Amino acid sequence: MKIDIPTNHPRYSSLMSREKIVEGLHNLVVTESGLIAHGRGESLDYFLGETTADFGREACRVAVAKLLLSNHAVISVNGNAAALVGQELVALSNATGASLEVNLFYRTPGREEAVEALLRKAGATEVLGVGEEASAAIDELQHARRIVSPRGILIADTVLVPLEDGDRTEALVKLGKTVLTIDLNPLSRTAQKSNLTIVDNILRALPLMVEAAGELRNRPRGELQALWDSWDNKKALARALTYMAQRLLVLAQEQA
Ligand code: PTJ
Repeated sequence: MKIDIPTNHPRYSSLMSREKIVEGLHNLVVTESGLIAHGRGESLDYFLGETTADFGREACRVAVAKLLLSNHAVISVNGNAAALVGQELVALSNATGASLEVNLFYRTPGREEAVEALLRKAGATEVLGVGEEASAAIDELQHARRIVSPRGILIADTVLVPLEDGDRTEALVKLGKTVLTIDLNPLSRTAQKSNLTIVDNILRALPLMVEAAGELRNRPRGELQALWDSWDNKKALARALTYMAQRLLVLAQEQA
C-alpha cells in the first residue's frame, strides 16, 4: 500500500478499494481499463448512497439459489473482481460448488497467471481458464473473452459474470446459459441482458452472497427453485432505477 489511510477517514472504504485496484494494476491482476471501470462504478454507487438496497439484497439470495440449483455453475473472474473480492469469490465457490474460471477481456501476457495466483493464495484449489487449459472458444465472440475452459464456461449451465462488458453476456445468453451479474449500472448492456442483475457494489454483494450460501445450501431444491422462479429481472432493474431517481430527487430538494 502506498499511503496509510486513517480508519476514521470519511472515505476510508472507498480509498481502500482504490488501493486494491492500484495494487492489482502493479501486480498485473488489473488492466489499465480496470481503473476506468472502477471509477464508473464508484460514481454510480453514489446514486445508491453506497449501501445495499433491498433489491440488491434479494438479488444476492436469488443468485445464490440459482448457483446451488445448477448442475455446472461457473464463477467467471476478471481482474477487477479478483483484486476487490478475491477471498470472497473463493468462499462463494466453496459454499456453492461453483467452479472458478479466469476470463479476461485484456488477455495480456502474465495476467491470467497473476489472477490465478491471487485466487490460489486466497485458498482456491482449482482455477480454470489459465494457459493451455483454456482450449475452447465461444464462436459468437471475436475478442479474448471467447477463450474458455472446456471444463468450465463452455459446458456451464449458469455463469456468474461480475463487472462484465456486454458482448459476452449476450453471447452466453444466446448459447442458452443462465447469466447472473453484479453491476452498479442498471443501464449497462450486461445488466440489461442478464437473467439476474445484482445492482450493488461487488464489495458489499459478495459477502452477502457468501452469507446467503451458508443459509440456503441445505434448503430443499423446491424452495430454491421457487425463489428462482419468482425472479423478474426487468422489474428488479426498474426498482433499481426508480430507487436511484427518487433518491436524487430527495437530495435535490434538500439542496434547494
Ligand atoms: O480484467 P479484464 O481484462 O477482464 O477487464 C475487466 C474490465 C472491468 C476492465 C472490463 O470488463 C470492462 O471494461 O468493463 P466495463 O465495460 O467498464 O464494465 C464494468 C461494469 O462494472 C460497469 O458497468 C461499472 O459500472 C461496473 N462496476 C465497476 N466497479 C464496480 C461495478 N459494479 C459493481 N461493483 C463495483 N465495484
